[in-house]
Amino acid sequence: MNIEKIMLSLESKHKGETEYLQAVHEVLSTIEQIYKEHPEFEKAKIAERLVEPDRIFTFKVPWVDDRGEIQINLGYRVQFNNAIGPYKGGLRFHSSVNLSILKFLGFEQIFKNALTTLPMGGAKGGSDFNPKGKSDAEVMRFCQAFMLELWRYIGSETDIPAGDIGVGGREIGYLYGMYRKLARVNTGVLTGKNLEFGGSLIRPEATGFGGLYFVKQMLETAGIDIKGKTIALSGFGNVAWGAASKATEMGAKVISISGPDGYIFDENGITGEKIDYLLELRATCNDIVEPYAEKFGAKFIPDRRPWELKVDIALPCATQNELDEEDAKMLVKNGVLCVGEISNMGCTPEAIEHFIEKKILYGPGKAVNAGGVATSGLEMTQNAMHISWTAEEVDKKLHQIMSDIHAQCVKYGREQDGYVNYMKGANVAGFLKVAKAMMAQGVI
Ligand code: 2IT
Repeated sequence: MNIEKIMLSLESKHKGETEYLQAVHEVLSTIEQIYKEHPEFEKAKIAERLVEPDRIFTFKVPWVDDRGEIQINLGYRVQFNNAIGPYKGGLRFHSSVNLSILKFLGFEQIFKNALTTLPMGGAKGGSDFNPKGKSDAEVMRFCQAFMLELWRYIGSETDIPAGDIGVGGREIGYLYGMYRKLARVNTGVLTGKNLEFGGSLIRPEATGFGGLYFVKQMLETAGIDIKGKTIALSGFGNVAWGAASKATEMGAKVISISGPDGYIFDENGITGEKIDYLLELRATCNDIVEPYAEKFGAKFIPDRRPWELKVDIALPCATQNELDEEDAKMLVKNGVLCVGEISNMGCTPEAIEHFIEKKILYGPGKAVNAGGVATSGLEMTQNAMHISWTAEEVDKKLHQIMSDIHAQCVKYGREQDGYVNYMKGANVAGFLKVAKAMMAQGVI
């Protein structure tokens, strides 16, 4: 495989799509060896075929705000690859959303979904709609207008969207209501639904729970107990909430959360009602964490990120490239033991390189945060069977899936000196499954 040639060709076709190119480069540079071992991949141009999405839908989303003014946003769905199962992946509503971001997320989703052991292909979608400061009625009208276009491209056996940044239970409810009305079916086309209409127990917590199950296993392979360890978390949404709950339950101490306005340092630990308060913060739609400091007497550090704290474990839970080389160096200098990306592509390539060079336990998002989409897969199964599993049943399955992902990473990522390169392990394991499926199905 000639990575340089593939990258040059991609760069010329998709100029300036930096996140997308970054995600592709990371995967290609870690599968070189396995590619050499399978000459049939080269002949079938698996890499060249895999890096381009199957198709992209772009549409206009006009809607009317509370003042009666017309707003126009852009909507997208990127159907990346469905070799192993129907397209599956979240919707992101955020002002930063563009095709580069959705293509990177869709590409990551292919391998993440393959790792879950469930039959799901990769997709992503969303809009540059900014939920910050919007009323409930505005969010509803936007979601309805968005679905008015999206519904033709999705289906419970073809493409199953879910939430991501800016899309939680409320948004999924409005989107689902409109889909149901337009398609006249009620077969669970979205995941992350409320329990009353086909949602799964544990889905809201799943990304954070799964992330902690994975991190605990990473630490265990190195003979380290998570109990008593300090954790820096970024973000304050659904994912950070689930991660903080499970980390606390495991006996670790979470000392930070963060938002676009800065970070909170709570040296007493973010526990109990303080964790639940994160949900309240999100519901205000103001996208700030400062009120936490006032409410609980913690420190608020404006315009900075929590990676400058001295902690044992760092868990990015916010967004892509939120932890850079400088942050990585600071964490390593302060003795960090483990970094687990619960956000998608939370670390920059330079930061990852530094962690791996220093033999720090580093878990990539497509493995660490796969518990979210895995539980979406379990929601799809329950919908298809017309049953609901108990929280214990779902949690047990989630735990098993995270263990299986961890085992795959170790199998393909263990180096001669015993260090596990989880990035390589996750990429190789995910890639192999998809590549073999593509090989078996011919050139399509
Ligand atoms: O990044 C992700 O895996 C998600 N936002 C969840 C996707 C899903 O289909 O549940």
